[in-house]
Amino acid sequence: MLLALIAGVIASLPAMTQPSEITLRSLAQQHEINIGAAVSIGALRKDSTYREVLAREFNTVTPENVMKFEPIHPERDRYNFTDADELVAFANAHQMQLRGHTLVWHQQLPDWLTAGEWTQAELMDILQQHIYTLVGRYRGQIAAWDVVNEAVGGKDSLRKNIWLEKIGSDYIDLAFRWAHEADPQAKLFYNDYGGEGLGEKSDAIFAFVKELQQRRVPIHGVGFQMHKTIKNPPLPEEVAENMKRLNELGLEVQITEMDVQIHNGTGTRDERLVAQAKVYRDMLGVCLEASNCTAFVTWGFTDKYTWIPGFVGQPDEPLIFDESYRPKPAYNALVDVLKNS
Ligand code: 9MR
Repeated sequence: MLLALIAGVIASLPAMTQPSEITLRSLAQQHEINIGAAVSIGALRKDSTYREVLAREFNTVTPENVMKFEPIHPERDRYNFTDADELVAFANAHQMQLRGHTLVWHQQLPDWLTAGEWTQAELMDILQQHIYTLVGRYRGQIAAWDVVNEAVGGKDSLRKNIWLEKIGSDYIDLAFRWAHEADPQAKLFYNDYGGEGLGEKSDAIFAFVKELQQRRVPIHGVGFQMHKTIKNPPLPEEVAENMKRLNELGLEVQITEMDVQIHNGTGTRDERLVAQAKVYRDMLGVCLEASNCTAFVTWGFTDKYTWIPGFVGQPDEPLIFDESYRPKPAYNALVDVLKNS
C-alpha cells in the first residue's frame, strides 16, 4: 500500500525531477540529426520548466512566431528584434541550432504592408530589404531558413497572395537569391503542409522545386510540416518514397512542424495516445532511414502550449509531453526509435 502510494507520487512528479541520462537530445547526437521544437516566446519567458525541458531534450529550435513579418517588421522603417534576439540568445546559450521561420508567407503580414498600394518595384524593394535585414542580422547563427512558406497552390499553380499579385511569380526565385546573398552558409528551404506523402500536392511541390533548381535558384531542401491527425495518418512508405525522389534531386528534407491531433480519432484516450505515438514513431523512423532527412522538429513540445485547440476549436493533446511535462507514449516512441535504429 505504502509502496504503491510512493510509486504514485513519483509517477506524478514532473519528468525533469526524475534522474534520466537518456534524452532525445543525447540520442539525436549519436545519429547526427537535429531534433527540434518550435518555441513560443511567451512560454520561454514565463515558464522555467519549459526552458529546462526544451534545453534538455532538443538541439534545435524554431521560433513559432517571432521571426514572422508582422512581429519583426511592424512598420516600414522599423524592426522589432527584441523577441527574436532573446530566442537566438537562448539557443546560443544552450548550444542549440536554429531554424529561421519564415521570410515569405501570406499570413502574419503587417497592416502597413497589406494595406499599402505598392508598385511592383516598391514591393520588391520592401521584400529585398526585409530579407537582407533579417537574414543579415542573424547571419552565421541560423542553420536553415524557411525562405518561402506554403506558396504552392494546386498543380502548376501558385497560391494567390500579395507577393504573386504585385511582384509576379519571380518573387520566389528572388527571395531565395536574396537570402543566399545575405547568408551564403544558411541552408534554404521551401516549407509546406500536405505534401509529405504522395499525391497531387507533393507532385506539385516536387515539380516546383525541380524548376527552381533548373533556374539555378539556391534551394537546399524541402520542409515537410507534418501537421497530422491519428484519423488520417501519413503512410510511412509514401513519405519515404517522397524523401527519396527529393534526394535524387540532391535536396535535403526536414520534418519542420510535426504535431498529431487525437480529438477526432476513435478509442479511449489511452488508445488514441498509442495511435499518436505510432505516427511519431513512423515519421522519425522514416527520417532516420532517409539519408537526406536532416531534422525532425515538432511544433511545440508540451500540450500546455499548442496552436491546435485554438485552431480546431476543440481540446487536443498533439505533442510529445503532456501539460505537466510528463513524457507521453509519443515521447517514449521517439526514444525507442532513436535507440534501436
Ligand atoms: O503556431 C503558429 C500560431 O501561433 C500562429 O497564430 C499561426 C498564424 O497563422 O501560425 C502558426 O504557425 C504556422 C506556421 O508558421 C506555418 N505552418 C502552419 C503553422 C500552424 O498554423
